[in-house]
Amino acid sequence: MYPNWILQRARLTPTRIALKFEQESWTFEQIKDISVKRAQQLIALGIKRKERVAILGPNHPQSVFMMYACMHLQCEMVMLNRKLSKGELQYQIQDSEVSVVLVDDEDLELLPEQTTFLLFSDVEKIKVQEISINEEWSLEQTTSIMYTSGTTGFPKGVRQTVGNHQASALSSVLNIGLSEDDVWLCAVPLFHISGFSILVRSLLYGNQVKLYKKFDKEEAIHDIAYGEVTHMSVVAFTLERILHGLEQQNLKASPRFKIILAGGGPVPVNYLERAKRLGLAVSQTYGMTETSSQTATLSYEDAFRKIGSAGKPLFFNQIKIANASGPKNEGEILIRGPHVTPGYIGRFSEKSATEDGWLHTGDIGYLDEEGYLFVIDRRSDLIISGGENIYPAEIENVLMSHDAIREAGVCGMADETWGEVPAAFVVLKYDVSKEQIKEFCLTRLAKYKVPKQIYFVQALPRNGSNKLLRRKLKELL
Ligand code: S0N
Ligand code: AMP
Ligand code: MG
Ligand code: MG
Ligand code: MG
Repeated sequence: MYPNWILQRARLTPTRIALKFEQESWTFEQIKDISVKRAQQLIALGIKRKERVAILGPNHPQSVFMMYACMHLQCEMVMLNRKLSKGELQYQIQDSEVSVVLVDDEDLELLPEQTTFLLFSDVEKIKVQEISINEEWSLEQTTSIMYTSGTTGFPKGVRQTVGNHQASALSSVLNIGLSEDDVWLCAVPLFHISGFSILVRSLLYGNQVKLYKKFDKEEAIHDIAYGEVTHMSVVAFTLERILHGLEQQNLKASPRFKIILAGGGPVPVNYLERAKRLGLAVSQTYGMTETSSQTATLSYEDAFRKIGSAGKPLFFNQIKIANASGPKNEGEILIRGPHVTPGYIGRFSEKSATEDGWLHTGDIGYLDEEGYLFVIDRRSDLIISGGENIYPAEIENVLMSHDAIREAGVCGMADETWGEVPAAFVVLKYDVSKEQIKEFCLTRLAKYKVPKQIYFVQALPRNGSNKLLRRKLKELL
């Protein structure tokens, strides 16, 4: 058995600052008290221990307290992405069969109609029901469930267990190191593992988290340049904003600042070179929802020497390249380790996440002669826009449900700002404008999934067995 992280941390370092948000801060003791109270309020409202519940809220301390309350009750938390459309949220709520969605008042309007919900404010008001909080957790219990889109267009709910999160946090610290005055800036969503893993690390290490409601370029530059924070997790889009700001304002990172972890998708080498000129240590990392964040990360000492690499597998992890061929021996990246998910929930619960213990990522990469990972292509047809994943099939399914559309094919299109954005090719049955098609998509898809370009074509490229050739679509761009 392993300790309840929140109780254990409050016992070990009660007076240390755990969380900072705007002008307010909370110690580990205070966070424990608030989250225990919320847990007792959830019980008073009928939530059962170990029940599966969903959470929808902004990056705000109230969301953190609600997550920790659920963790005290050993509930399985389905983390809902606030950027999704009502239809997409509906799918996840149904697929996960959650009893209730715990929703911040501010996000109520995002919920699909007829959803059973509890408002954060209702939980905060109710009289507590005194119950004892479980001191012990097991490695196998599911802490969080995050949906990640799949090739079929149906997102899969990924289980992330106590064991997965612990292994991930421990591997990370064995690579990055730790000082008691570390402050990790969290400006990535808590509903993604990029963000939630920052909270888990804080509970295990006892370091402070500075939470932003939303990524704010000026604030981030200030915090990095003036030593308010020591670590930050970014995607390529936010990294570029920070580099641009530092360059414009002729600022450098404070000597106190240690490292930026950059991942969630390809990180352009040009950004890494600009960071080097600024003396800003940026470590590229290769991680995913199925691995509760990092699998490989470039270490601090190699940050400048191995630009472009995502580093070596972290202490507990293994990487192997399947069917390697070509000059660099590139092939599919396979991952093994205690951070790998035991599997999915809902319609994919029968599908195993691993084969012979290895997670088949679908990503293409190679290990160089020193064992450093280079990721060169991502899993089949996956589009990553500003760190958000989009599978063409999700968009194609929506397009094809439009009366006027006979066939649709979607592929990624390079974009200065977002890395890649979706573009659609459609064969029409009758006339409809591109604007009408976009409007139609907007009611059904998250905004970042709505095709930025729509092309009307006579036919789509297909192979002999009528399968859509998305690679050929790219050539048409
Ligand atoms: C990049 C972000 C911050 C942009 O959002 P922002 O600036 O808040 O935009 P909004 O004000 O919401 O909207 C303004 C307009 O921009 C459009 N828009 C917003 N986001 C996107 C997007 N991603 N793509 C395309 N368009 C976007 C809005 O629609 C709006 O449009 P208009 O003006 O027309 O209305 C935000 O997108 C963001 O936070 N992205 C990052 C998400 C993320 O964290 N992804 C990582 C997921 N992967 C993982 O978690 C695994 C890897 C991992 O764990 C990791 C990753 C990074 C670093 C470390 C790790 C680790 O291993 O620890
Ligand atoms: P997700 O499960 O949404 O977090 O997405 C994970 C996917 O992002 C991986 O399977 C890769 O395709 C991609 N990815 C993550 N990190 C990197 C990286 N450093 N370089 C290239 N692609 C990455
Ligand atoms: Mg979807
Ligand atoms: Mg609020
Ligand atoms: Mg994803």
